[in-house]
Amino acid sequence: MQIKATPFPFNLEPARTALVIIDMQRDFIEPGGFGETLGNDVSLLQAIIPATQKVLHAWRRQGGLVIHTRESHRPDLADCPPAKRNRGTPALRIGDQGPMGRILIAGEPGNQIIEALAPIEGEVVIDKPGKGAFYATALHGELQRRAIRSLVFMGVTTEVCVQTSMREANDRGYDCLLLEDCTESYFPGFKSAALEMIRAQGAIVGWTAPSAILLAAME
Ligand code: C5J
Repeated sequence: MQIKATPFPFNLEPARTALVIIDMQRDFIEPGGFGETLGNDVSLLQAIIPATQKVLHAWRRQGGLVIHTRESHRPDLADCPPAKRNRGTPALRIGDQGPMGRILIAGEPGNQIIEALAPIEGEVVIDKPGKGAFYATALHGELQRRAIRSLVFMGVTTEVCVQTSMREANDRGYDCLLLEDCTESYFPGFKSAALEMIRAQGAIVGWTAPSAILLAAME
């Protein structure tokens, strides 16, 4: 199927395409997690939940592959370099005890994907120690094993983990489409700049489109 995207139509072959949902975890979306400890207003990110859920449900109905990622570290922090842990002046650092458990640590309540988008059986969950979903993870192998060629992205935050993951995917040969109303940033200006950067120069990183266009094409 052809999706009316920017800067030009995106060819989507459902059997060769995965839906990739980046870091829709409590640590970024709910109060008391990593996002808030950095001084951000997490309610901005909550606004994309309904649109994101609608696409996820439609994708599931069509039997498409769904990948969820979580920014997540080992409890001993062996995969969290000091350069990451010591960056900035957050109220709580990665690994510190917060109201939803240890910040960004695998298995803690705050590290789980929010209830509305919780993974179901058969979906792939990738724990990633970096901003990009391909760095130090099995994601590329999981996609190659299933002959996936294209990725549809949703999730947070647009200019950090989503854009980084799209750039990594693009370099590995995947065509990437980002759903504009299913991604968000704590900084609205950064979101719009990231969308522009991604689709500039003839889709140098990928394409963007509103989710309604994809949903209409899937009907
Ligand atoms: C950040 C992310 N912003 N998931 N992580 O640190 O974008």
